[in-house]
Amino acid sequence: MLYDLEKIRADFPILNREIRKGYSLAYLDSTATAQKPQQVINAMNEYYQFHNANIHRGVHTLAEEATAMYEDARDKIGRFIQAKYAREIIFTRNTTESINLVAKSWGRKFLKPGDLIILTEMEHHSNLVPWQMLADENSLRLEFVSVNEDGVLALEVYKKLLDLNPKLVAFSHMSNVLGTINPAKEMIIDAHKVGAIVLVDGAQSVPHFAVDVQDLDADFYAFSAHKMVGPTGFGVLYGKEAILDATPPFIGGGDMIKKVELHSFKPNDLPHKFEAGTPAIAEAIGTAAAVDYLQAIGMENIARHEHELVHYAFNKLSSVENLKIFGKNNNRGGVISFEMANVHPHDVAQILDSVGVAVRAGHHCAMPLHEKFGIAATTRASFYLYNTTSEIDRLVEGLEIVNDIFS
Ligand code: C6P
Repeated sequence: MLYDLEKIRADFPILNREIRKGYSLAYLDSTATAQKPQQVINAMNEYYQFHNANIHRGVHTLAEEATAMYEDARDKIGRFIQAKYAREIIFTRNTTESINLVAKSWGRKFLKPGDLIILTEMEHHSNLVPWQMLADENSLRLEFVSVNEDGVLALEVYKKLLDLNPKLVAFSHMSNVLGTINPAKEMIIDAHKVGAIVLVDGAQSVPHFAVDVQDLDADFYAFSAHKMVGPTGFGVLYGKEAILDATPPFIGGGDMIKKVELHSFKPNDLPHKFEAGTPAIAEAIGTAAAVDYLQAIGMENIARHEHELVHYAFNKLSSVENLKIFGKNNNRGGVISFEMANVHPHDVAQILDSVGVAVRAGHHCAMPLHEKFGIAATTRASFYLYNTTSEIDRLVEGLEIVNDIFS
């Protein structure tokens, strides 16, 4: 046992819910959003109860306390992903906003008509649509690294696309549908050889394994707090200092300026240049508590636990009739998407819900990937630090019920 699973589970009040009469909750949807431990909930409550004030503005005690807590959160989150400087950590609302910030601010300034962006077929809509919007606006070209039958990127295609001298490469570190962990470090080395800037979508990686942005040498790295046992409405954009310095502000307003005149403004220094308006202060503090929580368990232990769960789930699911898994590669995180022959994924999810098992059904915001596999939707089970093998047994029992109903 890597850690005391029962003790961990006791930290998450929601896991004790009887979700359906006679059925406790088996939460297998952490890829959508993770559950929150009491420690995170307490940190946010405590902030509101004892320290609530606006930041970077007041000189009174509460304002100073709130500012210190907010900036301590930045330090902690920066260290968590091994950023060189805290000022390279920009607080946003989520991964989606982080990527949009890069597209709208960096992209508008540095990408010129005819420039090429390389993406992959396994991207979440958050790492597709902002680039499509920018491509429409600035007449850019988009090319895509294909995904093979095993759910792995075709790296030979990637290398060929790099020969076309892209200005930007953007890809997810881990797929939210296939669970595939992409070889980010190698991909970044190759992209840098042709002078491209690289953005990594870390929505599914940062919560699940140790990420070192300096070792990866990523230029931009985006992630969301809510998938790493932290609050919703809070995300991070990491960017290398020199690149962020050269990037114009995203949203205009208070706090992002040094000086304002009637016809002009001078932007603030990093990171405040990108944080206009009153930010999500309690959420920053909650995210710092989430980082403390994950680090106390150890990211290596969490990754190994999920690896064991996914291995167990693969074995168990192989005995379920009429079930096909998408993406059967080994270098993967705790996500399994599958289809049941002739049963709509929403029916599968509803039957599972009737026995307390929460999974997601649909296209998981990755329509092009589903289209590639010739399907409209899948059912997805995903695992996190608090999941158990007996919850996977319950998933399998639920799927047997699906088979009984539809056979
Ligand atoms: N995927 C899922 O159920 P936001 O919504 O901004 O926090 O994260 C967007 C996002 C970006 N990239 C990847 C790889 C993701 O998985 C997600 C979110 C959730 O798969 C909600 S759609």
